[in-house]
Amino acid sequence: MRIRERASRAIDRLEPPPRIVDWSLLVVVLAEVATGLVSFTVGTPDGWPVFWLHRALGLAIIALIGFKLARVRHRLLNRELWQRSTALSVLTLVAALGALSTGIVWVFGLDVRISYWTLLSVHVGFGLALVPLVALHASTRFRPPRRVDFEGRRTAVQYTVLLVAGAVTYRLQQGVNRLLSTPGADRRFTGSQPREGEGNFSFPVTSWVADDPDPIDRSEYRLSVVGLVDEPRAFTADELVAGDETEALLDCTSGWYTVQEWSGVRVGDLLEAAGGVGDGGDGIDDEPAYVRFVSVTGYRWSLPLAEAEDALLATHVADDRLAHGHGAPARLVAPGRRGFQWVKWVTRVEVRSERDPAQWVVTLISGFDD
Ligand SMILES: Nc1nc2c(c(=O)[nH]1)N[C@H]1C(S)=C(S)[C@@H](COP(=O)(O)O)O[C@H]1N2
Ligand SMILES: [Mo]
Repeated sequence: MRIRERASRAIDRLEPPPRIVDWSLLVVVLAEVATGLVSFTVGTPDGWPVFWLHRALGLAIIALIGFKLARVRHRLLNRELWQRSTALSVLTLVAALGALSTGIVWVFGLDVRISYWTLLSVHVGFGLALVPLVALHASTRFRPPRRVDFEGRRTAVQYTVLLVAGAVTYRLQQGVNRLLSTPGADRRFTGSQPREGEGNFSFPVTSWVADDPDPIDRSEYRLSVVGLVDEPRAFTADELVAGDETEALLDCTSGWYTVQEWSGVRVGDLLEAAGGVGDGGDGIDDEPAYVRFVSVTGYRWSLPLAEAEDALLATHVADDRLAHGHGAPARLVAPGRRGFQWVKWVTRVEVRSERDPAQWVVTLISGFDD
């Protein structure tokens, strides 16, 4: 048998039933969005499976789209078969190919900037656009899956093969990166690329979405340390003496990371200077459990108490005063957390008993009100 025939037979054997292909595309795209979003919260290497799942599923999508296109090709290419929903289908395909191609190019380490956006941010944009597109697309062509489609071990095997093939392909790609020393070889397990050098000008000034306050006047700056501490008080910029130093890695979800020497005040010491954690003096039995860091813009994040105590409120990077863009006079340095949690321009540190679920929304909308 000729190689081509064999290959096409093998592919036929791998192809799940059409309806299953359609439904899996929906499910896998949603799983990609979910793993992509979850990956944004992972900053320590033990979270690697989220990234691997995202990559393997992404590669499986290529196969699924291939099966699907082979089936519907004639409907796309023949004008007479176009329907109202065809435009939506094409748009969905474009977004999917956009997400896939930007993801693939990123893995090779190319960093083409599209104005302010890194390629990884564009990838995220395509991914998010896919949610409504895929949902609408599925609803215009809704056909419930049939029982018979799920029967047989064959489909399960097909999916296992697709997923494993995806993971193996990614693994091989890593080898290619190393062999050709592409810039992609230096990426962290999160996919982020290094920014080398020390100090204020060696790494980008980045906002999560739209935060962009005016520079803070040092002489007017006050940091209030409040909440469940025994002697709530405010500190001036000069009182935040840079004493503690720590080397920490800042990994931004837009796809870069940097290792810097940060110095400032250990948050635990700051809380001590405000009388130490307590009941806040109101006599109500609130258990101190979280520390919330609030920016002058309202942007905020909170960390569990023990983690917060070991974090740093940095005033300096590589022995220079922080530049405004990096959060002067003081910014949070939270090792092991992703960049968006490293609140800049901190004006309030607040010990609380509760988590702050609203922080998710606030980080997204902060900066849009001015
Ligand atoms: N107040 C505030 N702090 C913020 C942000 C923001 O938008 N507002 N962006 C975060 C994000 S997404 C990152 S990656 C880091 C970037 O820090 P840098 O600008 O010093 O590189 O700051 C974080 N701190
Ligand atoms: Mo970021």
